[in-house]
Amino acid sequence: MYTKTAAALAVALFVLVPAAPAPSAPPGGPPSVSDVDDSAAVVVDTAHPAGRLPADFLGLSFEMRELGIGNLDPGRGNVTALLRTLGPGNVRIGGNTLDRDTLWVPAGQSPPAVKPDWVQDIVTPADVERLRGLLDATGWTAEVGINVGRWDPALGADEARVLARVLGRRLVAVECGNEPDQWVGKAMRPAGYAYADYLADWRACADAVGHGRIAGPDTAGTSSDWAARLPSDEPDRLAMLTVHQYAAGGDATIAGLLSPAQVTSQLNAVAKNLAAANAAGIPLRVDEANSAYSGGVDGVSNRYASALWVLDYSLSLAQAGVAGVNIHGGLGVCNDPIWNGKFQRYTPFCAANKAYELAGQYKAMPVYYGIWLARRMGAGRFLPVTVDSARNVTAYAVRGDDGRLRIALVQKDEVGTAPVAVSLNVGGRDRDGGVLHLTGAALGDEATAVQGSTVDPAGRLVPGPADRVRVRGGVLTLDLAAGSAVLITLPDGASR
Ligand code: BDP
Repeated sequence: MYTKTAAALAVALFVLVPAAPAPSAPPGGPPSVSDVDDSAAVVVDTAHPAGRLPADFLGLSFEMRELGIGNLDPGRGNVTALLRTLGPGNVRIGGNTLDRDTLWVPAGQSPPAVKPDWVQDIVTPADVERLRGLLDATGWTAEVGINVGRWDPALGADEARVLARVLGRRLVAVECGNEPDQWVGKAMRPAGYAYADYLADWRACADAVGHGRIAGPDTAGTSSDWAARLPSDEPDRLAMLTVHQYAAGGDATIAGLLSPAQVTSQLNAVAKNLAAANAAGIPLRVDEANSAYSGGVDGVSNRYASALWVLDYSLSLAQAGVAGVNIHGGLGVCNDPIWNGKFQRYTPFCAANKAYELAGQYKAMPVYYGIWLARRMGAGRFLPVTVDSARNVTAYAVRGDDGRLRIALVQKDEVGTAPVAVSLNVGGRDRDGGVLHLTGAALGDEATAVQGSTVDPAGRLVPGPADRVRVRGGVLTLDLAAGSAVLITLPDGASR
C-alpha cells in the first residue's frame, strides 16, 4: 500500500539524508517484517477518561556539577531555547556528582584553601540564581539535590534555605542525596548500610531542610524496598517519591530497546513504587531515566531508535499513573567522556565540539525528538486504547485540557520494512485531523526529524505543516511507516 502518507515520509527521509537515495518500494511492495498481517486495528474509548497526563510530566535531569561549572545559563548559547522548544517541564539536578564530589559554599564564603580530597565541584548561591533565571525564561520547575553522601548539616541547611528563597515556587522539591542504595559501593558508607541507616540520614537532611518539599529516596533502580518504606515512615515531609530507571546497561541493543517486552518490563519494574506512592497519596517521579546507564551505549542511546523508545517509555509510564519522567543527560561534547570517564551517549543535547561546549551551544540528539513528540500530547486525560495487531505497534490517546484529542502511534520495526495499515476508531464527529511524523533514516542512524524538520542551531524545532487525514464515520485510516511515530490531532475532542 503506497498512500499519500507513505509518499510524504519518503520525501521527509530524502530531506534528512540527501546523500542517500530515499528508500523506495521494490516491485511488489516493501518487504514484510515477517509473514504477519501488516494491519492494526486501534480503538480509542472516548467515553471513559482515565488518569491525567500532567503538564510537567516530561523533564530532564542533569548532574549537580553542571550548575557549578556555569552551565544551564539562560544568558549563554541555546539552552533556553532548547527547553522552551520542549515546552514547560521539570529539571532535576543531582546525579552521582551531587554526593561524590560537590561542595556547597555559602554566600560570602570562599572555598576552603585546602579542599577535602573528594571535592571536584563547587556550587554556590550564584549558581542557584542562574538556575532561577533559566526557570523564569522557560517556565520550567526544578528539583535540586543536597549532598547527603558527604553530609554537613550546616551546609545542607544553608543550601536548602537558598534553594527555597531563590527558586521560590519553582522549586518542586529538594532531593536528599542521590542513589543512597549505592553509597556503600562508592565508599560513602560502611558495609552493611541499610534502610534504617538511610532513614536516619534522610531525617537529618529533612530536619535541616525544615519544610515539606522533599523528594526521595532516589534509589538507583526500582527494585529495592526503600521507596516502598519511606512514605509510611515520613508521611508528612516526603512530598514526592523518586526512583531512577535505566532501560538497560552496557548490553543495550536497539532490538531489545524497541521490543514489545521492554515497555512491559519497565512498567512492571515501577509497579511496586507506584503502588507505594499511590497508597501514600504522593506523586511518583522517575527523576532520572534513560536507555542505558553508564552514559549510554554507542550506536543505541545516540541513535534514532532512542527517540522511539523514549516516546513509548514515557507515555506508557504516564498512562500507568507515574507523575513524571526526567531524561538524564550531560552538557559536554557529544559522545565524549565528561566526568569520571562516563561518556555522553544518551544525553538529549550536547555540544558538537569543545568550542560549542564553552559557548553553551548544543545540538539536539535523537532522544530529544522523542521527548518533544511525547510532550506534544499536552496536558489532559488518558483515554483507554486497544491495539489489535501482529506488528510492533503501540498507541496512546489523550483528551487535552484544550478539548482536542491527540493520539500517538509508535511503530518500532526497522525503517523501510512494510508499513502498518492502521484503522483508528475514534468515534465522534471529526472530519479530518492533522498528523505529525517522527522519522529517522534508520533505527541505527542519528538522523531524526519531525515533518522533515530538525532542531535548528538556535534551538528551535519548526515542523513542516501537518499532513491532513480524513476521518469517515469516526474511523481514520493511515499507513504507519515502519520505524516511525505519528501524533494525530483531532480538533473536536470536546464534543464527544
Ligand atoms: C546514575 C547516576 C548518574 C550517572 C548515571 C549513569 O546518578 O550520575 O550518570 O547513573 O550511569 O546512577 O549513566
